[in-house]
Amino acid sequence: MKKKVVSMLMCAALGATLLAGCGSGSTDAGSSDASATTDDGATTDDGAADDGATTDDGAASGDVITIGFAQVGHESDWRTASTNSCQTVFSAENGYDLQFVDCDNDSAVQLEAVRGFIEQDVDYIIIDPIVSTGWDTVLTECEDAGIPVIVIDRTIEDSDKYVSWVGSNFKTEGLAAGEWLKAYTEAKGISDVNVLVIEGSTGASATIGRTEGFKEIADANGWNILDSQSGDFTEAGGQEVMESYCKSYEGQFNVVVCQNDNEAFGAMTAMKNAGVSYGVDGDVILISFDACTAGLEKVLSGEINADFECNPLAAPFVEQVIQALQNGETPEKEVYMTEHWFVNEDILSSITVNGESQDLTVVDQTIIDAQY
Ligand code: GYE
Repeated sequence: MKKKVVSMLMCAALGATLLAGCGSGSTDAGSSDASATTDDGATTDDGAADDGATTDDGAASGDVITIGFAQVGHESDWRTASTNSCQTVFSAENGYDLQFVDCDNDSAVQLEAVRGFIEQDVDYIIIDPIVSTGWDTVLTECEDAGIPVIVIDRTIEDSDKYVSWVGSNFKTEGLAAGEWLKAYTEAKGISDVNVLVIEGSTGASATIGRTEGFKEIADANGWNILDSQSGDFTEAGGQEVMESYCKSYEGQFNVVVCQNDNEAFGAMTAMKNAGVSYGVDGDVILISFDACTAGLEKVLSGEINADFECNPLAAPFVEQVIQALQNGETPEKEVYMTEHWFVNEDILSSITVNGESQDLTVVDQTIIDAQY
């Protein structure tokens, strides 16, 4: 009974969002929408989602809501914050039974985890997709089983069979890093820009978006991207790639872009060992993404010049999506997290990204203490 109701609600939700023409990435990162629900007439107009049906549902009667969460892995500080956010919000005290699977960055394991959740007949499935493709078959299986899927963080590009996505605009993050570097090098009178990029995991939408966004600005300004290799979003990966860069490009680079903080920590170790100075007092400008606590500490110390936040605290917004479905409402198809751009030096107050002026925040201890 419950499953049938959820299935009908999901169909109504999908119908409404498809009718609304959602599903393709918009580029207004930063315009977070804290209220994940809209009162879309399509749901209430749908005969299937009649009022009687929703009162049979678990939440309304105080039943535990079962959620399966197929998490990417445990590769970074960001990931730990994301996992903590979900485990805190979807706790037993809050009325949830969270089945958590750490997929250890293995796509096959992630597909298996989702199929396991279908077998367990959970009420909702949350997926943080390791890679952005290869999803349509398993999402069709979720749909056939009547289990709504909520995607968080990274995006799915080859299927629209999920109710909502909550996450960040990675291309905008990459654009912001590029715009900051343009303004910063101009302010410092640096005209020759030679960049080494340490990418995140191959095939992850976070990697694809950050790479594309930064490259767009690099190309527009004639910067030289010497190399761009994956460090798999890990500290060990960042160190390994940077060690090889230090040998291959000795004396040729003055900017290193790491696509997350942990890679930046590894790159710092490699540069230190190779006798390359970096950060605000060094020869190499170091840019990072995520801006978790440990990353911001390195911005405050001046070792990282600028850190572009990616907000991992999606779970409260996911809960709003679930509550909307429980109430027979149509959740928004896309919910963007609010993010900030952090710097060490107080020499630029804002940058223009996508034609919009965005503030730069100079890191201090208060900001670090409030960060995840
Ligand atoms: O930047 C990185 C993590 O998908 C946005 O994954 C996320 C990325 C994040 O491993 O630290």
